[in-house]
Amino acid sequence: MRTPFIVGNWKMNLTLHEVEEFLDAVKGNLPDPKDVECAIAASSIYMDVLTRFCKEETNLKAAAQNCFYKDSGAYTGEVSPMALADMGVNYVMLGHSERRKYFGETNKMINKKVKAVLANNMVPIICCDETMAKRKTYDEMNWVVNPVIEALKGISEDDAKKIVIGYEPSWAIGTGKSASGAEIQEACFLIRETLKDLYGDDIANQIRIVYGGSVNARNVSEIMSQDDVDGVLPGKSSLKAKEFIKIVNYQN
Ligand code: G2H
Repeated sequence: MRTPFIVGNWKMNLTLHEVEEFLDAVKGNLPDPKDVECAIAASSIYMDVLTRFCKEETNLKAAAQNCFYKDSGAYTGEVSPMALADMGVNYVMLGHSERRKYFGETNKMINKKVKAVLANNMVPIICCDETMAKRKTYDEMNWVVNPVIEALKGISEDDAKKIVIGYEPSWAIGTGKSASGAEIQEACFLIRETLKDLYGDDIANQIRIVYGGSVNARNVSEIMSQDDVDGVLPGKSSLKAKEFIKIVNYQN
């Protein structure tokens, strides 16, 4: 059984005061982690505030939006996975389409980061981008499958079980128009088949696949009802506590 997983991706938004207000508002309003596991992916400057909050409010997990693949050293401006783990961060998003688009992240780089995150006992959320042009070609290797294969190179079966895969079509990100339930299921099914090829059915069926791209309180139930979808990654709609609370309580 895969526990549903909902991660709000704040991206580069909110002030410290707004972060504090948000956390205050969600306190006591999050589902039991046995029913739905909830996390917030905050920018690293808010990680201290977030991890302190998560230690009290155990229904919320802390996620980072990125990290470097080395634990320490002369890498000005980068975020250490070791430091994130030390602060109590549970998850690290890797290879979000905005990282690939604006910061030139490649599958090779993401693979190194996956290894660094796992080595620090955190869980990577590996995001696979997809453009409409790629989808239209129906070239499966380039569509959503290739980034998964590349990101998982050299990852053991034991580690593979823990990871989360994020399916995020670029054409649905921040547009206000989510992919349809059927489109999401089609891609997530393909991702799960790829995981089966790599690790076998038993392990592939334990790996959670989440969808991101204009998720909100109105479309979350339909998306979550798809067979191979185990969670969602709302961006814009996770910025307001009221809507985030509605999204994570989609079962009620
Ligand atoms: C996709 C998503 C967050 P939004 O990037 O992961 O953002 O919900 O704003 O499309």
